[in-house]
Amino acid sequence: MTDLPAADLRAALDVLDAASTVTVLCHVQPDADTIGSGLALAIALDRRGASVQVAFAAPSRLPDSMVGLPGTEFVTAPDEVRTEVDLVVTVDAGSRERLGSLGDRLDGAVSLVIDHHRSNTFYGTHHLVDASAESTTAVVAALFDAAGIVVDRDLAHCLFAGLVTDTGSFRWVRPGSHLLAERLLATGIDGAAITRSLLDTHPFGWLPMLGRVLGSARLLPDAAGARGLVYAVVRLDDVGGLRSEEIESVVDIVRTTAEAEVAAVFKENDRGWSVSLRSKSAVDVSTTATTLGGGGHRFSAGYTVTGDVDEAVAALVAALE
Ligand SMILES: [Mn+2]
Repeated sequence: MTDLPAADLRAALDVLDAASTVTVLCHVQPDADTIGSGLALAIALDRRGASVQVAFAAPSRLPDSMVGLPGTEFVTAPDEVRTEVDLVVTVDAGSRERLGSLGDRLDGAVSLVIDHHRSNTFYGTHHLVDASAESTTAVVAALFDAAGIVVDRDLAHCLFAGLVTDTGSFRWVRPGSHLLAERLLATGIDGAAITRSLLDTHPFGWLPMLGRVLGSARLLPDAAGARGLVYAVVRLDDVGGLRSEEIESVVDIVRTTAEAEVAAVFKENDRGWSVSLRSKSAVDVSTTATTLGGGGHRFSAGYTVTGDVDEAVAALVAALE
């Protein structure tokens, strides 16, 4: 079920076994895959006596939809993350930049990078990267299997959170994905409730926000080699009081546009724009995002950009040619 080289798995188990203090770093603007991976690792390491902290540089709080996950007691504020530990593990972060201000914890540290991003830059001292894995939690599941760790209900809850979100509720799967889901569900977790809280729950204010943002959508049929680009812009004014869960949901609606192979959502923040890219089959948006300073997967990627949004759109159109 995994394409991980046996030598990488063995080396990962060795560094994990040797560590009694561990920092697990999740990526900034964390999603359920990075948090689910981090908490599952923390629970497993804590059970075998290690002292573990889990952290992400921003924002300051765990997203609402993830507070019900087991292991949140290991989440530590960024300024309280220890500077000297036996091992730093990063989960679901394709590059050091994705760790934000906590990237400096890698300096001089023994580190294990656990990930599934095609664009991973191999920035640690040890790597467990499977670009064909559905989620980083699927890589963590393979690691647990190799270590002989029994996946119980709490671990399954964390691993399922990453699997169901990164597969888009099992839309983007491969042989083995449903077997992993079956193993996790067989522990007794409530898959429907976990999915509902992570993907299908928004405050009422989400609906008028969608009305404004989707009303701004534009279709450029000639872009992306005439395969079509559709994009929408989410301005700070549009999202007052709404959570990252609402903002991140927009691209899942925009990408359904039949006339466009590529979908983009430009999300305004204090520093500029964070851009989500999606493609259907013909375009590798991981390459596009990497060209623009970001990264990701073949069909799902992102980057950040400053300045005027019209210029950002023009730069994306150019990168897609
Ligand atoms: Mn992921």
